[in-house]
Amino acid sequence: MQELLEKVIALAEEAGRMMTSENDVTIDTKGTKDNYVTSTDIKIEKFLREKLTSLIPGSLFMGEEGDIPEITDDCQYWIVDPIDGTTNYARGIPASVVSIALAEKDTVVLGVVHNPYTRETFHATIGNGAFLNGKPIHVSSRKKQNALVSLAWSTYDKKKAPLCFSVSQRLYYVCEDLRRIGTAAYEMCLLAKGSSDMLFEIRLSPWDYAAASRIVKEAGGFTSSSVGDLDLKEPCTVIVTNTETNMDFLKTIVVDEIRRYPNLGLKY
Ligand code: LIP
Repeated sequence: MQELLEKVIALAEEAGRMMTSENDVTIDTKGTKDNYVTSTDIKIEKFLREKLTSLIPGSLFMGEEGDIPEITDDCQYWIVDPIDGTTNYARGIPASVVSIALAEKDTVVLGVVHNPYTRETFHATIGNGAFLNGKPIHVSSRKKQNALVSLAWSTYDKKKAPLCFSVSQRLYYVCEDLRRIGTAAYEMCLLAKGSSDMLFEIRLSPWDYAAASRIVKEAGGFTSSSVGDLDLKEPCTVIVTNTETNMDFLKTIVVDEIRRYPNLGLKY
């Protein structure tokens, strides 16, 4: 696994160089008007699909910009976001990362998140701890009163925004402050290194959180959806915290707000 990890880190950093060196970037939208995809997303995903599947012959590839493969219990599969923080990238805001996870059944066994702007590479393999640029990292022990919370307000489906604002307001009057950076993978890694303490998003896709979820868990943190573990095959609500006490606190608020908006049909 160490040899494979080193190769994946090298590929993530090469993809990061592709991200920051592109000059002639075209920008399109997919689904809703605010959901961007750039020519660089496509280029990096094609590069990573080819390189990663050749590292493990027969492995499947699940990327944000491509078709979703049929995942079976006996296969290994890559879960990749070529650019997490695409809106930031499209607008020239230097806050985007490359996110690469390797999964077996319902478990992420390897996660790498690389930020080319800060030259930070986060990595973790199951049972072996979490690292930033090769140095061990660990979540904070801050209580909710001192917590910095990363969150978002359902950019691509604003019917869910009132629920997200309700959660935000309840957190704002208890915690230290809120942050919205626009890249869940990086914000989860900031939590893993102890910079922030909680994260909530009402709907993210597996490529947004798969790699960072392993990094958070190996750093001593906790991850959950609104109904259980994070789903590696379907989008879900994402709740991430530094401590179990804060997970109980945040999940209680999220589930309570989901109950208050039954018309959204969200699971809990
Ligand atoms: C983004 C997430 C971010 C979320 C955005 C978007 P993308 O992923 O990382 O946290 O709030 O709406 O989904 O689309 O840039 O890969």
